[in-house]
Amino acid sequence: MKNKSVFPFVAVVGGLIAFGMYKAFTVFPTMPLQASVQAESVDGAWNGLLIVETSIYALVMSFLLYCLVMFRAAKREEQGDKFDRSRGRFVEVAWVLVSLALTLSLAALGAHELRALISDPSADIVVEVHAQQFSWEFYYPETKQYGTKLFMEKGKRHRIVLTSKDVVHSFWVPEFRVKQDAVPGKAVSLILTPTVTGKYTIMCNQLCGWGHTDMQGAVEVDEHDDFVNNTKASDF
Ligand SMILES: [Cu+2]
Repeated sequence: MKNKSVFPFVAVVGGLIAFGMYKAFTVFPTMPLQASVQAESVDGAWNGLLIVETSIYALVMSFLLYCLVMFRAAKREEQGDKFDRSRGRFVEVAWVLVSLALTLSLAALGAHELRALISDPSADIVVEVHAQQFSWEFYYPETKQYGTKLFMEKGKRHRIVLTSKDVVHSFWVPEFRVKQDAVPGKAVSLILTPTVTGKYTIMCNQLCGWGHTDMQGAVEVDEHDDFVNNTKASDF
Protein backbone atom coordinates (compact mmCIF):
# COMPACT_ATOMS: atom_id res chain seq x y z
CA MET A 1 0.00 0.00 0.00
CA LYS A 2 2.75 2.37 1.03
CA ASN A 3 4.48 2.13 -2.34
CA LYS A 4 1.48 3.64 -4.05
CA SER A 5 2.20 7.01 -2.42
CA VAL A 6 5.69 7.21 -3.98
CA PHE A 7 4.58 8.99 -7.17
CA PRO A 8 2.63 11.85 -5.56
CA PHE A 9 5.42 12.22 -2.94
CA VAL A 10 8.16 12.43 -5.58
CA ALA A 11 6.03 14.78 -7.69
CA VAL A 12 5.35 17.21 -4.82
CA VAL A 13 8.71 17.08 -2.97
CA GLY A 14 10.74 16.77 -6.19
CA GLY A 15 8.79 19.69 -7.64
CA LEU A 16 9.55 21.79 -4.54
CA ILE A 17 13.28 20.95 -4.66
CA ALA A 18 13.45 21.76 -8.39
CA PHE A 19 11.52 25.03 -7.89
CA GLY A 20 13.77 26.01 -4.95
CA MET A 21 16.91 25.40 -7.00
CA TYR A 22 15.49 27.29 -9.97
CA LYS A 23 14.75 30.27 -7.67
CA ALA A 24 18.23 30.08 -6.12
CA PHE A 25 19.91 30.16 -9.56
CA THR A 26 17.73 33.13 -10.59
CA VAL A 27 18.26 35.14 -7.39
CA PHE A 28 22.01 34.38 -7.24
CA PRO A 29 23.16 34.30 -10.88
CA THR A 30 26.22 32.12 -11.38
CA MET A 31 27.38 33.72 -14.64
CA PRO A 32 29.12 37.05 -15.33
CA LEU A 33 27.61 39.57 -17.77
CA GLN A 34 26.64 38.05 -21.13
CA ALA A 35 28.51 40.26 -23.59
CA SER A 36 28.80 38.41 -26.92
CA VAL A 37 26.68 36.54 -29.47
CA GLN A 38 28.75 33.43 -28.69
CA ALA A 39 27.96 33.83 -24.97
CA GLU A 40 24.23 33.56 -25.76
CA SER A 41 24.89 30.27 -27.50
CA VAL A 42 27.05 28.90 -24.66
CA ASP A 43 24.56 30.04 -22.00
CA GLY A 44 21.72 28.35 -23.92
CA ALA A 45 23.57 25.02 -23.75
CA TRP A 46 24.51 25.64 -20.10
CA ASN A 47 20.91 26.38 -19.11
CA GLY A 48 19.70 23.27 -20.94
CA LEU A 49 22.23 21.20 -19.00
CA LEU A 50 21.22 22.87 -15.74
CA ILE A 51 17.53 22.06 -16.28
CA VAL A 52 18.28 18.38 -16.93
CA GLU A 53 20.68 18.12 -13.97
CA THR A 54 18.33 19.91 -11.57
CA SER A 55 15.46 17.63 -12.57
CA ILE A 56 17.52 14.48 -12.01
CA TYR A 57 18.81 15.81 -8.68
CA ALA A 58 15.24 16.63 -7.54
CA LEU A 59 14.01 13.19 -8.62
CA VAL A 60 16.80 11.29 -6.86
CA MET A 61 16.67 13.38 -3.66
CA SER A 62 12.88 13.20 -3.32
CA PHE A 63 12.95 9.42 -3.84
CA LEU A 64 15.74 9.12 -1.26
CA LEU A 65 13.69 11.16 1.24
CA TYR A 66 10.67 8.96 0.55
CA CYS A 67 12.72 5.80 1.22
CA LEU A 68 14.23 7.27 4.40
CA VAL A 69 10.76 7.94 5.81
CA MET A 70 8.76 4.97 4.48
CA PHE A 71 11.27 2.18 4.89
CA ARG A 72 12.71 3.19 8.24
CA ALA A 73 12.78 0.65 11.07
CA ALA A 74 10.23 1.63 13.71
CA LYS A 75 12.31 0.13 16.51
CA ARG A 76 15.99 -0.61 16.66
CA GLU A 77 15.55 -4.40 16.43
CA GLU A 78 12.94 -4.32 13.66
CA GLN A 79 13.70 -4.33 9.98
CA GLY A 80 12.02 -1.68 7.86
CA ASP A 81 9.48 -2.63 5.19
CA LYS A 82 11.08 -4.17 2.16
CA PHE A 83 10.77 -2.36 -1.15
CA ASP A 84 8.56 -4.21 -3.63
CA ARG A 85 11.22 -5.58 -5.98
CA SER A 86 8.82 -7.09 -8.51
CA ARG A 87 9.12 -3.92 -10.60
CA GLY A 88 12.91 -3.74 -10.17
CA ARG A 89 13.73 -5.00 -13.65
CA PHE A 90 11.45 -2.43 -15.25
CA VAL A 91 13.00 0.40 -13.21
CA GLU A 92 16.53 -0.73 -14.12
CA VAL A 93 15.87 -0.99 -17.84
CA ALA A 94 13.92 2.28 -17.89
CA TRP A 95 16.71 4.09 -15.99
CA VAL A 96 19.41 2.84 -18.38
CA LEU A 97 17.36 3.85 -21.44
CA VAL A 98 16.40 7.26 -20.02
CA SER A 99 20.04 7.98 -19.01
CA LEU A 100 21.24 6.93 -22.46
CA ALA A 101 18.67 9.14 -24.20
CA LEU A 102 19.56 12.08 -21.95
CA THR A 103 23.31 11.69 -22.48
CA LEU A 104 22.89 11.46 -26.26
CA SER A 105 20.57 14.51 -26.33
CA LEU A 106 23.06 16.55 -24.28
CA ALA A 107 25.91 15.49 -26.59
CA ALA A 108 23.77 16.52 -29.59
CA LEU A 109 22.98 19.88 -27.96
CA GLY A 110 26.71 20.47 -27.30
CA ALA A 111 27.66 19.48 -30.85
CA HIS A 112 24.97 21.78 -32.27
CA GLU A 113 26.18 24.77 -30.26
CA LEU A 114 29.84 24.04 -31.04
CA ARG A 115 29.04 23.86 -34.75
CA ALA A 116 27.26 27.22 -34.53
CA LEU A 117 30.37 28.70 -32.90
CA ILE A 118 33.02 27.43 -35.32
CA SER A 119 31.31 26.68 -38.65
CA ASP A 120 31.43 30.21 -40.12
CA PRO A 121 34.99 31.66 -40.33
CA SER A 122 33.89 34.97 -41.95
CA ALA A 123 34.74 38.13 -40.00
CA ASP A 124 34.57 41.94 -40.26
CA ILE A 125 37.74 42.57 -38.27
CA VAL A 126 40.81 40.35 -37.91
CA VAL A 127 43.05 40.69 -34.86
CA GLU A 128 46.17 38.67 -34.24
CA VAL A 129 46.72 37.97 -30.57
CA HIS A 130 50.28 37.04 -29.65
CA ALA A 131 50.61 35.37 -26.28
CA GLN A 132 53.87 35.05 -24.38
CA GLN A 133 54.99 34.60 -20.77
CA PHE A 134 53.31 36.70 -19.30
CA SER A 135 51.61 39.24 -21.54
CA TRP A 136 49.36 39.71 -24.57
CA GLU A 137 50.11 41.71 -27.69
CA PHE A 138 47.59 42.64 -30.39
CA TYR A 139 48.14 43.22 -34.11
CA TYR A 140 45.60 44.45 -36.64
CA PRO A 141 46.89 43.12 -40.02
CA GLU A 142 44.49 45.22 -42.16
CA THR A 143 45.82 48.50 -40.75
CA LYS A 144 49.23 47.13 -39.68
CA GLN A 145 48.85 48.50 -36.15
CA TYR A 146 50.15 47.06 -32.91
CA GLY A 147 48.25 47.47 -29.65
CA THR A 148 48.82 46.82 -25.98
CA LYS A 149 45.05 46.76 -25.49
CA LEU A 150 42.45 44.84 -27.48
CA PHE A 151 39.92 47.25 -29.00
CA MET A 152 36.77 45.66 -30.43
CA GLU A 153 33.75 47.15 -32.17
CA LYS A 154 30.32 46.32 -30.82
CA GLY A 155 28.24 44.12 -33.15
CA LYS A 156 31.14 43.26 -35.48
CA ARG A 157 32.44 39.74 -36.02
CA HIS A 158 36.10 39.55 -34.98
CA ARG A 159 38.41 36.75 -35.92
CA ILE A 160 40.94 36.43 -33.13
CA VAL A 161 43.97 34.61 -34.52
CA LEU A 162 45.94 33.21 -31.61
CA THR A 163 49.63 32.38 -31.58
CA SER A 164 52.10 31.77 -28.80
CA LYS A 165 55.82 32.61 -28.67
CA ASP A 166 56.71 30.13 -25.94
CA VAL A 167 54.33 27.74 -24.13
CA VAL A 168 50.59 26.97 -24.34
CA HIS A 169 48.42 29.87 -23.13
CA SER A 170 44.66 30.27 -23.33
CA PHE A 171 42.65 33.33 -24.33
CA TRP A 172 39.58 33.77 -22.16
CA VAL A 173 37.27 36.71 -21.47
CA PRO A 174 34.61 35.41 -19.06
CA GLU A 175 31.98 37.85 -20.38
CA PHE A 176 32.43 36.37 -23.89
CA ARG A 177 32.36 32.80 -22.47
CA VAL A 178 34.32 31.02 -25.23
CA LYS A 179 38.02 30.40 -24.77
CA GLN A 180 40.76 29.07 -26.98
CA ASP A 181 44.28 27.79 -26.41
CA ALA A 182 47.22 29.58 -28.03
CA VAL A 183 49.65 26.86 -29.12
CA PRO A 184 53.32 27.53 -30.11
CA GLY A 185 53.95 26.98 -33.84
CA LYS A 186 50.27 27.15 -34.71
CA ALA A 187 47.67 29.84 -35.50
CA VAL A 188 44.28 29.04 -33.98
CA SER A 189 41.20 31.15 -34.72
CA LEU A 190 38.29 32.13 -32.55
CA ILE A 191 35.22 34.11 -33.68
CA LEU A 192 33.85 36.72 -31.28
CA THR A 193 31.00 39.21 -31.73
CA PRO A 194 30.80 41.53 -28.71
CA THR A 195 27.32 42.88 -27.94
CA VAL A 196 27.85 45.12 -24.89
CA THR A 197 30.25 48.10 -24.77
CA GLY A 198 32.60 48.19 -21.79
CA LYS A 199 35.95 47.17 -20.41
CA TYR A 200 36.77 43.54 -19.80
CA THR A 201 39.79 41.47 -18.82
CA ILE A 202 41.52 38.71 -20.77
CA MET A 203 42.64 35.96 -18.44
CA CYS A 204 45.18 33.35 -19.39
CA ASN A 205 43.32 30.11 -18.77
CA GLN A 206 46.23 27.70 -19.06
CA LEU A 207 48.81 27.36 -16.29
CA CYS A 208 51.84 28.73 -18.15
CA GLY A 209 54.50 29.49 -15.52
CA TRP A 210 55.20 31.51 -12.39
CA GLY A 211 53.57 34.68 -13.74
CA HIS A 212 50.42 32.88 -14.96
CA THR A 213 48.04 34.64 -12.56
CA ASP A 214 49.38 38.05 -13.64
CA MET A 215 48.87 37.28 -17.31
CA GLN A 216 45.91 39.54 -17.87
CA GLY A 217 45.09 41.84 -20.76
CA ALA A 218 42.66 44.71 -21.28
CA VAL A 219 39.74 44.57 -23.73
CA GLU A 220 37.57 47.53 -24.62
CA VAL A 221 34.37 47.14 -26.65
CA ASP A 222 33.32 50.43 -28.27
CA GLU A 223 30.62 51.83 -30.53
CA HIS A 224 31.85 52.49 -34.09
CA ASP A 225 32.99 56.13 -33.58
CA ASP A 226 34.87 55.43 -30.36
CA PHE A 227 36.48 52.38 -31.95
CA VAL A 228 37.74 54.48 -34.87
CA ASN A 229 39.04 57.18 -32.48
CA ASN A 230 40.76 54.73 -30.17
CA THR A 231 42.54 52.93 -32.99
CA LYS A 232 43.55 56.09 -34.89
CA ALA A 233 47.14 56.28 -33.65
CA SER A 234 49.74 54.26 -35.59
CA ASP A 235 50.14 52.00 -32.56
CA PHE A 236 48.10 52.07 -29.38
CU1 LIG B 1 49.64 32.23 -20.04
